Amino acid sequence: MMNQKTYNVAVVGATGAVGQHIISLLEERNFPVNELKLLASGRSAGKTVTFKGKAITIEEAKPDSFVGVHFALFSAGGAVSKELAPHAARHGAVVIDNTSAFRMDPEVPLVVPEVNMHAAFSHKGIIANPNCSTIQMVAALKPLYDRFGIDRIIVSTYQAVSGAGASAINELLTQSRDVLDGKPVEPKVLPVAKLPVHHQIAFNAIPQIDVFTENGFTFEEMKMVNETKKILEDDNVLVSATCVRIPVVYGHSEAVYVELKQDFELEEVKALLHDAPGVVLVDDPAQQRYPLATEAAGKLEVFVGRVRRDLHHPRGLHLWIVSDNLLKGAAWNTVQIAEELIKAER
Ligand code: 25A
Ligand code: L14
Repeated sequence: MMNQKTYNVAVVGATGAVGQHIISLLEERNFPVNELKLLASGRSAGKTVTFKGKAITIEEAKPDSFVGVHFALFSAGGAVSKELAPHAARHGAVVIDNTSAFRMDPEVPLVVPEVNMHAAFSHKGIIANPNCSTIQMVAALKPLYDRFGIDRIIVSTYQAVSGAGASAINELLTQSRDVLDGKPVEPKVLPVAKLPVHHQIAFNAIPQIDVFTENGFTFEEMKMVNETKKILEDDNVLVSATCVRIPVVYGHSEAVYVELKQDFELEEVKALLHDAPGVVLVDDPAQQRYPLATEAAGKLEVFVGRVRRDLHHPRGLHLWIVSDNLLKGAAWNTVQIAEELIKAER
């Protein structure tokens, strides 16, 4: 029997890069929305956004905004989530949070539906959406993990500016124009808006995403380490990451080196990737076919190519993994979790 139930949905950070994608996905996928509440900071209150042909007024997000809400989808930064997500959960909403606020909380499931949807069902009101770079990597590696086991992962990322929000997209576009026009650039947002020093992103590569931790790795890099272990439910997987911001607007790319636990045949690896849910294998060097950020942008899947054996390590494998950081990396993974929770209710 079809489930006719509809849900009240709140989007917190509705005016941001991720929030806008969430709203579009709810519409495109015909998510069973009864009432949609669009919440942002006081700056945006009063503006309107169109959803299914109807104008919805943005309201300021407050602790009592969540009365009667079934799903509260948060993407307004960690501080907002820390303050408001517990209120949403207290009012009975299921929170799906896109920030790093609760990801490593042992009480909070950290979920990529293709990898560990089972964890979501034991939530206590809050489910965390992993970091974008982690999501696309574990989605692609999961079938290899299940079949061969993984000893270690060494990853370098090439991350789009949209991960740092709407203001970073604007900074790349404005700066690129200024450089081409021979005007001086005044970086204000990247690598990290709240820090005192900023670097040019146009025609550059910045090896810093998020702030540094004491061990010399950045938080973004440590998120990939810790979140991968939590999602795979395996503390023995060794992960090292270097996260780099490049002048691309949409789509994170990753050069991933994995050492599997067991010997493998390359053809079987490719077959597993080809069959993996949410993953598309694009791997035909003869035709110069491999995943590209420009082709992944706007798509829901994770694209994998350049699949090749290491020259030296007998169980070493190299991959190139690309996905739209605002979709599978954020908005789509969030909406997908909500869809899967609803499916399981039936
Ligand atoms: O802390 P984190 O987790 O590291 O997250 C940091 C940032 O990353 C983005 C998001 O930026 C977030 O702020 N982000 C979060 N999760 C992400 C993910 N998984 C992610 N990016 C990728 N993957 P963003 O710019 O995309 O979105 C910010 C949204 O949050 C709303 N917001 C801010 N403070 C809020 C709040 N909502 C509720 N309560 C608060 N206290 C924000 O709404 C936006 O929707 P807004 O109203 O503040 O901004 C709307 C427009 O206003 C302009 N603007 C932004 N900042 C300023 C500003 N204007 C003047 N002064 C400013 N300081 C912008 O043009 C914006 O469009
Ligand atoms: O942890 O700036 O979800 O590209 C996502 C975007 C961290 C920063 C997170 C970026 C943020 C990242």
